[in-house]
Amino acid sequence: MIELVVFKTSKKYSAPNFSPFCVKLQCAFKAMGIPFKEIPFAGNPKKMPKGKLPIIRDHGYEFCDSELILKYMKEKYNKDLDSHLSAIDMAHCNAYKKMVEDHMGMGLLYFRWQVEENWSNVAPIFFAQIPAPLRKIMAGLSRRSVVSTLYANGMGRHSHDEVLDFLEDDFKALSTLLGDKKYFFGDQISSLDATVFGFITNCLQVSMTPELFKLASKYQNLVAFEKRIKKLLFQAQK
Ligand SMILES: N[C@@H](CCC(=O)N[C@@H](CS)C(=O)NCC(=O)O)C(=O)O
Repeated sequence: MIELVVFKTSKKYSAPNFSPFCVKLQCAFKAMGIPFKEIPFAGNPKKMPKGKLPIIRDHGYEFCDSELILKYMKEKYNKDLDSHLSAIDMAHCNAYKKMVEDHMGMGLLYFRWQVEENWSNVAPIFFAQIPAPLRKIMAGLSRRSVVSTLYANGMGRHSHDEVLDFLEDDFKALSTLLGDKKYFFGDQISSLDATVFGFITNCLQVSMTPELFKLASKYQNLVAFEKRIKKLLFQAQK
């Protein structure tokens, strides 16, 4: 059976995983009806082939990156979450996924890792598995590395309110695209739905990033969308 390696996340956390990319694949695999065994990983993701999670293991091989894994599922198993999309829908699907992963992803990192008031809530959740004597050192080193990535990307150079404004534009765009539809392209889940679900469910964690909870909560159709997918695919799990 395919193994999906994801960050070990406490069951007390109300999103399926604190990594949006791990949630994206959990959601995509469930929606495609692919049997898989979830492997919670509590070590250093740098040990993974590309230094990140999620990865999958299949027939003795490891595959990295949520998008490459979805492509692999299509090529190897003929499982494709986007087979119902028209060419124009596919164009939107790809463009919005980049917005969510590359832009909103940086915003989420900013509010989790760079904003001082949030960091004290985030660190105990992310580093819960590290033994106490090492926890503070590991958390500090990881934080320094993420903050320098944010600076290099450019997002880290903006003020709290500027980043929040950027994210507001992204939320507005998603909310407009979703409208009153069940999923982004109608009644069937696509890879964009899995991607957005991974981010929204994490933004809705009031204990980690209260400003993102407040922002996401303004978009009631996105909140309802998050609840809908959680109920459909994750209810029995948590
Ligand atoms: N492009 C990758 C991104 C995955 C990613 O950024 N994973 C983060 C967690 S959300 C990670 O493993 N970070 C650990 C690190 O960078 O050290 C994908 O789509 O899977």
